[in-house]
Amino acid sequence: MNLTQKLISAHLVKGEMTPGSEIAIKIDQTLTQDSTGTMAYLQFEATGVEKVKTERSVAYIDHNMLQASQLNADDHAYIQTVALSHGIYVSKPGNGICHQVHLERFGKPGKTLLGSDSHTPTGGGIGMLAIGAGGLDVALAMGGEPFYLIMPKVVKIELSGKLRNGVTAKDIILKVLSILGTAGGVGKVMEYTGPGVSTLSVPERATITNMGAELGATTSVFPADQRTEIFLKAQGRENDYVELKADDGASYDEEIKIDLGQLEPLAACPHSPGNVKPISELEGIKVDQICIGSCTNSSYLDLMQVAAVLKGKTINPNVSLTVSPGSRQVLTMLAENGALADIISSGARILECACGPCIGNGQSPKQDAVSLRTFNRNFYNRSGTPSANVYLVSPVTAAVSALTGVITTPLSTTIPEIVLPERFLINDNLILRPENFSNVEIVRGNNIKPFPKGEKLKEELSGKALIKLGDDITTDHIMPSNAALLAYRSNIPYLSDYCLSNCDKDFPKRAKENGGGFIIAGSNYGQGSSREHAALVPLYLKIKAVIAKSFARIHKDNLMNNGIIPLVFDNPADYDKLDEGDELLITQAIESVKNRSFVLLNKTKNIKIKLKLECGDRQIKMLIAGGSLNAVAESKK
Ligand code: MIC
Ligand code: SF4
Repeated sequence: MNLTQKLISAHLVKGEMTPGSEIAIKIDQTLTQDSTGTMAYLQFEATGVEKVKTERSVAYIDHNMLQASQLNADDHAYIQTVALSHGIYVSKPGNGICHQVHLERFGKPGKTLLGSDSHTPTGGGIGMLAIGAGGLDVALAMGGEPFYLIMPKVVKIELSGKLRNGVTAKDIILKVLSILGTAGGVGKVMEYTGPGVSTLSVPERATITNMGAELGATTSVFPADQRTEIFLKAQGRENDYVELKADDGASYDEEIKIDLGQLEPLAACPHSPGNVKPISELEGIKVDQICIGSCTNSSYLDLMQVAAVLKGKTINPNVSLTVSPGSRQVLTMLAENGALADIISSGARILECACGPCIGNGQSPKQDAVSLRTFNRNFYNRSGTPSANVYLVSPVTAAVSALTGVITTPLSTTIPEIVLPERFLINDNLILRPENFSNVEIVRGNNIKPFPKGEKLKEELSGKALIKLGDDITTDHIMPSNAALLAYRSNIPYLSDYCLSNCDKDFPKRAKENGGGFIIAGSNYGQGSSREHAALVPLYLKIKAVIAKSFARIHKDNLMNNGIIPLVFDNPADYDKLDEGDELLITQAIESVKNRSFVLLNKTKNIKIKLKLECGDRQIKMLIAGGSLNAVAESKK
């Protein structure tokens, strides 16, 4: 078996491990963060489970940190109290970004981790089977339900050779993105093997598994080997180490070979992580802003390299440089060893240990700006400045470019090799353990509004095609996130006025005036984030079905979990037969769901279009019941 198959088979509770068929796996650990967490905990409360049934569940507060009004703090208080009262650990604001902290303090090789954030696969850097999902799936997993997924194909990514000076782990994942594109990983797990693996430390591996989310992959995984043991030992967690690797001669569904020695520094150009070009082709482009941080590239290793480049120098006068360390562990260690002073002295602005600009929470650049970011996503308007051009690069490319003020290759700068410390600085005093708290009262601020619930499927679905979208619509299009909107992640009615506003500002009004209807889209609809809001808001707007050429995994599951039918054209060319404003009708919807086959009548054009539903038996029940909470409740009757 390959490693992915081993991890799955050790957790398999239902189904057969044939790629494409539905399986269910036991979940050992969960994580939530605050921007998806309030909804996930409201849903968890609705299940009536008193104490989590996982080995470890952690609630992180790391996204919505601006606190421009009371709203974020209200959400933080709700999360802290609801979590502690249900046996869930809490990582307080300031402790760091969920994926970085989870890797440092909780992740264990061989365990499964389900997180309400699409970058949960970061845990694959230490040999976890770590998967991102919507809040409802995570809520159910906390209650002991298994997680259902489609048995993935496994892609072997064989690494050989060693990275050259100036080329980093970020360039490896950018290379994979350039080969596969942003939908190339759908239905697949990326499993890294080969002699190049042992040349990479855990933080480097975690950069790769983290940004594997941009491939649309189910997850990415590295073996757990001596490098993993060294990392866990340095975190005081050597007992959590187990060796894990694929069997010799294990078979894979696909194979990609990468010679690390041949790689060069790369960048993902606007507005997609898949739009990858060599830095050598971009050199000289004037840069206005540089942001170093995010769960992809804010480890001790990354920031020590940045500090080494910046030491004793001053950034270009036309550049604004921000640095947000991934965790308090990283920040404290940089403070203690003097590297932080090198970064500050160069002119960098130090932000708190949080997602910050990565989710558009502050630091929106100026009009038409070029912004280099070490993050994982450069979707249109994610920075909060619609006209900005965001390039995704490695921390060393970012640091050398901060000095010159133009995109600059790091190949001509000597970057010192950073050795990981034998012992990281361990201070868990911002992690609250539920066993130390009793009789916690759950605090619910005014901003916490109930979430919309799906209704039983009706026989007839009718309404207008409310909008017709192109390919690669991201969850940032469907439910934008920015400093103004993030405070309302617990308030679906408020957010509903911004649904798809990045594509058409009038969409919410139109949906409300028409009492709901249908969304029409091209391929890879819903790529990006796990935010369930991108399904909850359409549910609130009474969207009955999304008809697309294809869907991204997490968003498709979120739609079905909330009773919205994700339909795919039998013949993709039929996309051309639908226009905004067309009156659409589906009759015998329940039968059609059961048969996974639909006939859509376009009443305006008097044409019939065949559609299919690609899902498992469980999801059929779920769609008929009007969502997974209803389905689980029915199954318990
Ligand atoms: C993101 O990177 O887009 C986020 C913000 O972390 C999301 C979660 C969210 O929308 O709250 C994700 O990746 O799942
Ligand atoms: Fe936070 Fe950005 Fe990572 Fe999402 S991708 S978890 S917003 S740092």
